[in-house]
Amino acid sequence: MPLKPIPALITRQRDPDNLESHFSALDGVLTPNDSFYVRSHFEAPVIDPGAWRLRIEGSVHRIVDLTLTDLRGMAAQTHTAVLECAGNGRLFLKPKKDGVQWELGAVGCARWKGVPLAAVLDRAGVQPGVIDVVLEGADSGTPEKADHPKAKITYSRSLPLSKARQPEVLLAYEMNGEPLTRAHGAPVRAIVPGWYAMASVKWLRRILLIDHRFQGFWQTVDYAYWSAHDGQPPEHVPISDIAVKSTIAQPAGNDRIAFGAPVRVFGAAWSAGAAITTVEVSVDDGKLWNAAKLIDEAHEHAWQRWEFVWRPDKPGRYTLRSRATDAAGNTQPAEHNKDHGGYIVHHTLPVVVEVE
Ligand SMILES: Nc1nc2c(c(=O)[nH]1)N[C@H]1C(S)=C(S)[C@@H](COP(=O)(O)O)O[C@H]1N2
Ligand SMILES: [Mo]
Repeated sequence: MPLKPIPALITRQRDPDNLESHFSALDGVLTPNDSFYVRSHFEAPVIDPGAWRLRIEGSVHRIVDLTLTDLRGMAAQTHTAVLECAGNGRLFLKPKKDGVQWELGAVGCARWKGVPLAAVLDRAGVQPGVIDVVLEGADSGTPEKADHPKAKITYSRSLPLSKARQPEVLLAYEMNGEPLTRAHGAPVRAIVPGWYAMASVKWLRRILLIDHRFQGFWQTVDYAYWSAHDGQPPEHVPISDIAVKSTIAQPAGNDRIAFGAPVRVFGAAWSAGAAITTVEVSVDDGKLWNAAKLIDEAHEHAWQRWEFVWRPDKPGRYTLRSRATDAAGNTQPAEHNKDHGGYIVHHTLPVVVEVE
């Protein structure tokens, strides 16, 4: 049963549904649920919340099966966090890279309520020697990539035990104060703030603790890249931390702007947990940079909105770019890192406008 069309979103693919937010609609810090991007590899399962069970097994002291009522009865936490698809911005890559051609809007920021994964791990009791915590979704199928297992596979991704224990990692059942919708992983999904969103497994049904690094499809064939080490053989590593990024929401690409009045350049900036310290805007394709003003203070894993008032001195065609720097000293590069293939597109992206 496909999802009903969601008019607020740009359809990149139907069945499975891959729907992009209009980044130009950025307004408040929180992205409304009905305009939050959707990225699914297989058809979204329909799960009866009453019949839903989450099993925690593997290297545990006791196997635990939780109902939704059990989970809702545990101490809840709420975190605001950005979810960004690791392929967000792929449309800008030249030459073109395979995969969904996301432009700016495979990203959003929401308030997630749920139970810390650490609390659920404690219920089961983690045995010594556990390395990875595998999060498994209820959706399954045959991946699109050429090299895939013969049988149908589920969507599964792992976290190292130390990351799984971070207090901000949630098993979430609410998004912006409402129960999760089917598209976003109902009844329960993982939220892994600071990591690209492929780690935030939707439609959770099983958590498996293992004593080795998980080598599943979604972190080896897909969502991984060859790291470049000085003097060492390259290693194929799973994508994890979000790279510092800022994006211009207003004006939008191809906008026509009346000459004379000041132009508000407005957008958002985010990074893997570190606060954004500066955002700069260039109106000459990256030659000169002007300081933008941060609107929001740094807060958990939320993004920070920013603005810059631009007074064009003459009509013409302008290429705008924004560049963020975080408290850890990371700055957006001018070019895409080719080692990252079609992922981690965080260089300063162009927005071309006409002032007339
Ligand atoms: N079970 C499951 N979880 C999943 C996926 C999926 O296909 N199946 N897609 C992942 C990817 S690649 C992204 S970007 C986010 C998207 O979350 P959203 O659809 O709520 O925006 O979910 C992640 N969790
Ligand atoms: Mo993604």
